[in-house]
Amino acid sequence: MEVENKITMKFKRAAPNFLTAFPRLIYRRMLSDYDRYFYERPSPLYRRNIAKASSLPDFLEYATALCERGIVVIPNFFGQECLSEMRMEFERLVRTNPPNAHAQKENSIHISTSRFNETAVFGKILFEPNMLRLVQYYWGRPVVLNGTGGTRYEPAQLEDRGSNQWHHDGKRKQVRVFIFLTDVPKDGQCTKYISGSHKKYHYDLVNSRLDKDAMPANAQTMLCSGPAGSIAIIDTNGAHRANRNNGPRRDTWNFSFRAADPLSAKLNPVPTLHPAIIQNLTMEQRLIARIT
Ligand SMILES: O=C(O)CCC(=O)C(=O)O
Repeated sequence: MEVENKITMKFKRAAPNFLTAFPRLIYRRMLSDYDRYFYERPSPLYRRNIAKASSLPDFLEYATALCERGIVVIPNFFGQECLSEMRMEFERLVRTNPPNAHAQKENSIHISTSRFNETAVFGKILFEPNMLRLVQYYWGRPVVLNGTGGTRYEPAQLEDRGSNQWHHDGKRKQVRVFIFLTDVPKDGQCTKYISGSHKKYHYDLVNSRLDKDAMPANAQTMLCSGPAGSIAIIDTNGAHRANRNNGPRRDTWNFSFRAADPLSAKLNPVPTLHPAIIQNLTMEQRLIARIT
């Protein structure tokens, strides 16, 4: 009798959780499906208009490759003058970056989103028209800035963990542009990406670290490599990883974009632009920077 009571008590305690867990699961699934089938669905008309507006040679070739593979590299996207300006600014940001014991241990420096408001140079780069057009074409609708920052990787042979192992970013469809401020050789510290994997992860956003043995054997691994001034654009919902080794120092600046108003995976806090840049923005640029 006592045993029976204990079982009944246990069930009573467990029942409310059980009864609410299922509807919660269904609700979350509905939000994810909304994002998957509506929020993330590109508009062909929007894409056509964006393609018309771009002045980048071979725009459609790059844009189509990005849509199909989730990754594209555009060599020498930025010219020497712009590259020099970005490199000087990057050095200044590195020099003035607060110490970070964890990053130091990995022989790297991370310039966080919170320092974006200090840099008019990278604030201006955000609105580089052809870079934005590629991102907008991929999304197939207007995009907003979701994050930004810089990374310096000094040579370091690290074990596979964190960003340095196969993962997706758990943010659903999100495009990140990496601007190479140094040359990134193929066998250097370049990001690796599994071609086509951006169409795979829709629901389980929490378990974003991926088992390398679960990668399809025939998966094509693409490399984000190229000379300084190149850009690599990836959908961070695809399987990717940093590649730390004894290759040369790698400096990159990145911008991440999503569309406004997702339901299942919220946007990051708004990155704040440098005041000098905010003054002269068009309405479209204000929307991208999420300034209301
Ligand atoms: O820096 C890299 O090469 C990749 C970074 C990355 O995987 C990430 O931030 O999610």
